[in-house]
Amino acid sequence: MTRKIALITGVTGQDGAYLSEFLLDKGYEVHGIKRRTSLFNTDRIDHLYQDPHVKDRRFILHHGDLTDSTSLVRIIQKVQPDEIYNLAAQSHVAVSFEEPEYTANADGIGALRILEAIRILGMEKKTRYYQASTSELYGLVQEIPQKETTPFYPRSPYAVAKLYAYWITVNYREAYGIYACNGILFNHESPVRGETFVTRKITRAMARIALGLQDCLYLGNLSALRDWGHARDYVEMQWLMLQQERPDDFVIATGVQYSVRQFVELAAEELGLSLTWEGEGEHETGRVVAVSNKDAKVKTGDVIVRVDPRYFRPTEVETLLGDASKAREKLGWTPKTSLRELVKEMVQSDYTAAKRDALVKMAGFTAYDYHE
Ligand code: NDP
Ligand code: GDR
Repeated sequence: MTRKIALITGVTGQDGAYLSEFLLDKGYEVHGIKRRTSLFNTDRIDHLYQDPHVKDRRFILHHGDLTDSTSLVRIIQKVQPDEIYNLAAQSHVAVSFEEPEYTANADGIGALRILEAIRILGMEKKTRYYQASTSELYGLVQEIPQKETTPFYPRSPYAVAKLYAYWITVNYREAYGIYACNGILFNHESPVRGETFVTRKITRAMARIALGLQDCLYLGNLSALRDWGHARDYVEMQWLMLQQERPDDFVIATGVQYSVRQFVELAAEELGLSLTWEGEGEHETGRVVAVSNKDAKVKTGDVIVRVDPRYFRPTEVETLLGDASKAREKLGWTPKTSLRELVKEMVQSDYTAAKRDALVKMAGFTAYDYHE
């Protein structure tokens, strides 16, 4: 039997790493597109790396960029993928206000470039396409909870770019018969989540604060509500969407919502620190009321969380809560990981990393620290 070939854009990202692992386990030959960077950017997939001299390799990386059609056409022609997972994006909502044009180019037109490459190469009947769509499309929510039929109201340059990608995917499906799907995924996290997204920023900072490597965690809107799941569970759904008889669009979510403040509390609890909040909005602080972690350098009374308005967004998405009934019925989706389990896994991983940094610091080397 010939093995299936998948091409993943954004292979060096959180989802790219989990999806690569998942598809390799399924017996796929996996090709990934990574962009050129001045330092290595393959940390998340180094454990999957195969030396180019290995015979019969199943994990192969190519240099390319979503803003460069020539590279996309060349790679797709060479790889002849059965499935393309378009995960690459400038994926940070706050950064999209600072780099709106680039975000539109990579996240919006990038999707068009891949779909056009499929068409130019005459691969409409061969190659199935997955578009990484997002709950950010709902933005200023029109209905609670949000499902596939809920109207979109994007609230950032990122979400507007993703809106274009969503509709161009639908259009190429209807116009040219390409098997193309949108996964409207709600927030999903993991120990390899980018350090500037709020969950990882919290687990990383809390671990470092507990060990005395950092004093305080600065956050923006603590009241924002999100439906957080585990990336490992969500990539399986990306694959399943491409295995159906007909292409379709699906919401993937847990159906449970927490605030940023609650996420902080769960992370603190996991580290044996108990927190109370004082003040309101921009003046809010989180103070430690009890410490039960024997390693912790934090003392009762320490203020370890403060609100910094620099992290507020010009337009915010206040509340997201998904209704994944369609995926449950048609794909057999059930979320496997609770938020408490997710927080535990992330905190444990960051605590291990922080302990290593603390050792390095004790040995006289400078430990780095940043708060983005
Ligand atoms: P990450 O930010 O972790 O990964 C994004 C990937 O895209 C990285 O590999 C990055 O490369 C790559 N990339 C960025 N710009 C370009 C470009 N111009 N050309 C080629 N590659 C590029 O995102 P996630 O893994 O969390 O998310 C995957 C996708 O799913 C994204 O499209 C995101 O918008 C979307 N999404 C994510 C959700 C989530 O909660 N995680 C929810 C819904 C949708 P590098 O490593 O070099 O930076
Ligand atoms: P989001 O994720 O914008 O939902 O996009 P992020 O973790 O950045 O923000 C979630 C919420 O937390 C609030 N917040 C902060 N956010 C960050 N990053 N840093 C802070 O200090 C901070 N303080 C409070 C935010 O205002 C927001 O309300 C993610 C990305 O993965 C997208 O690519 C994806 O499409 C969506 O999830 C679904």
